[in-house]
Amino acid sequence: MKRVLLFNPRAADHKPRIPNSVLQVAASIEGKFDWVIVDGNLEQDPWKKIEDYFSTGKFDVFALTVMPGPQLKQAIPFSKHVKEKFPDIKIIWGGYFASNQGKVVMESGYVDYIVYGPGDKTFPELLSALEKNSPVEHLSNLIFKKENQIIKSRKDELYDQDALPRLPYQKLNGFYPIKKYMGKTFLGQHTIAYHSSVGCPFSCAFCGIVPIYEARWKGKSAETIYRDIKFLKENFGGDSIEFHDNNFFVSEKRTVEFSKLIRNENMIWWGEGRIDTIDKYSDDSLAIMREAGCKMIFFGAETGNDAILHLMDKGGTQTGEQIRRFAARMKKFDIIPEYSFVLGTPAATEEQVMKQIDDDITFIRGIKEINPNTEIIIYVYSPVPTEGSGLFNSVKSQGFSFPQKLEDWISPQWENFDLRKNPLTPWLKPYMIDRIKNFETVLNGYYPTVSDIKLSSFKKKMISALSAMRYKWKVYDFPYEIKAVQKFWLRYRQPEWEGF
Ligand code: B12
Ligand code: SF4
Repeated sequence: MKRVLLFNPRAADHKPRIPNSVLQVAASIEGKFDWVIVDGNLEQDPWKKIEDYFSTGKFDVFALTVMPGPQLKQAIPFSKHVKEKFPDIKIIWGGYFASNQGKVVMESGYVDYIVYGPGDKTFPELLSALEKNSPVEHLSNLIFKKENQIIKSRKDELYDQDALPRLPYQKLNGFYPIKKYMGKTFLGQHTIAYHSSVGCPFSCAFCGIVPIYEARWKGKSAETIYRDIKFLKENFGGDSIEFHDNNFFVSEKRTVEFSKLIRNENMIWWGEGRIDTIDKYSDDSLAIMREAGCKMIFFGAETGNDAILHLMDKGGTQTGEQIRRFAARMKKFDIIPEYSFVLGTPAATEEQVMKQIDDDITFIRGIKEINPNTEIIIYVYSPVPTEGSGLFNSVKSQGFSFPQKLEDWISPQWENFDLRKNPLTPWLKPYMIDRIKNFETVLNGYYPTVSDIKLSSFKKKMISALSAMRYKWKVYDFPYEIKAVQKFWLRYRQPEWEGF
């Protein structure tokens, strides 16, 4: 085996984060196979870099991580060019898009293998098989072609996370200085992106995690997380942490143990959790988390409507009443709840769709009254590209369909999920999307987000004053003056564009 080129296609225009997906894949082959990393987030012209590497003739694998959205804009054309120009190079895709859309990826004809789900065991095994030219049928977590048939092999149990090799941070630092990945956020000057668990024990109908992990979750121990964070703090100056887990707070015991270990390190941290899980935490646990630096937690509140919550099949026990109560509880412990809502869910009639949007707006206003510090993120309902999820069949029957060809995923229609110009969800009319977007503008104007580090407190006060009358009198239409200030003066940060 020659060398492996690991590629992280561009996902972020600014604030590049430690590329944990390719780094963990690199860890799985470290010491066994030689590898290099090209990070699309930090390269002006990543194709040139890739072409230069491949032109040396010293490589025989191109391995990419691919999540839905902008990463496809490099993953698709680059894979195609590599196949055309360097036909001997094997192309391997992994990550959430590749795992959930295996059929369309394999039918493209230019991807040789997909490692679906965790790649820690399959990737090195696949490379060994390719090296020896031996069969791959017996490998788990693999999608491949045999006699023109697409075969999906069996799924492994989740691996013991503490037994996985440590991430090769020092080696990454040789390709790209790690400091570049630890930019300033509202949490601190040098924020670490860390991933401490895989999967999620729940099975929400709309979620892309579910078909892969099937309601399983496994985490690193508190000691392992602490060891890694301390390493990044001492060697690269990290002072704060974004936990990138789908659900960091599954185990109260682990959260408390980690809090006890980290509390003297002066680190501020953030993670994603569930309201009904953390609502079961004791007051003592919440107090120690805050003391240990837990400043904000992201929650999928989704809606205040219990019937829709039920339809979303979120599992657990979340209700509208609980969402409200919990906002008050978080206030008591000075932890900012970051609630995300999904507006514009399908309903039987146009009137019902609109009524639900207005009900959710009223609900969100109520949350802000209970705890004004609550951060609100609003998404327009857009089906998550997950074949096989519970909601997939329901939206399909409403006339929605996913692209049938891999290239179509980067067509202008799909590129930005541009619902306003090109409604992909037939039940959502442009005036409904206007209502959602205009309310969001007025809300964000009246309550500027704490996570925008570019916004001075003077500017926050100015924009809040500008939006006050509209918010008070619920006049949301045509909020051009707020938009103008946000766009040209404050360059307002829209949290949903870059995921966090
Ligand atoms: C960090 C992150 C981002 C970063 C980008 C990171 C980067 N690469 O530069 C940012 C914030 C930009 C981002 C954006 C988006 N993201 Co994102 N993101 C994540 C997050 C939180 C962590 C990814 C990560 O580092 N995981 C850690 C690694 C170790 O795990 P892993 O990726 O699963 O990798 C393992 C396996 O998948 C596999 N594997 C992965 N890649 C490869 C490659 C090869 C070759 C092999 C062999 C194996 C392999 O092996 C790895 C080790 O076991 C995940 C959620 C999550 N917890 O994973 C969401 C997630 C991947 N994102 C998601 C989405 C939808 C998006 C967006 C498209 C939409 C949005 N609003 O969030 C946007 C796109 C917008 C944009 N501008 O790009 C979804 C995908 C869901 C789906 N249906 O497929 C996820 C799962 C979040 C979620 N819960 O919904 N994201
Ligand atoms: S709780 Fe979050 S990560 Fe878990 S299945 Fe539901 S949406 Fe997905």
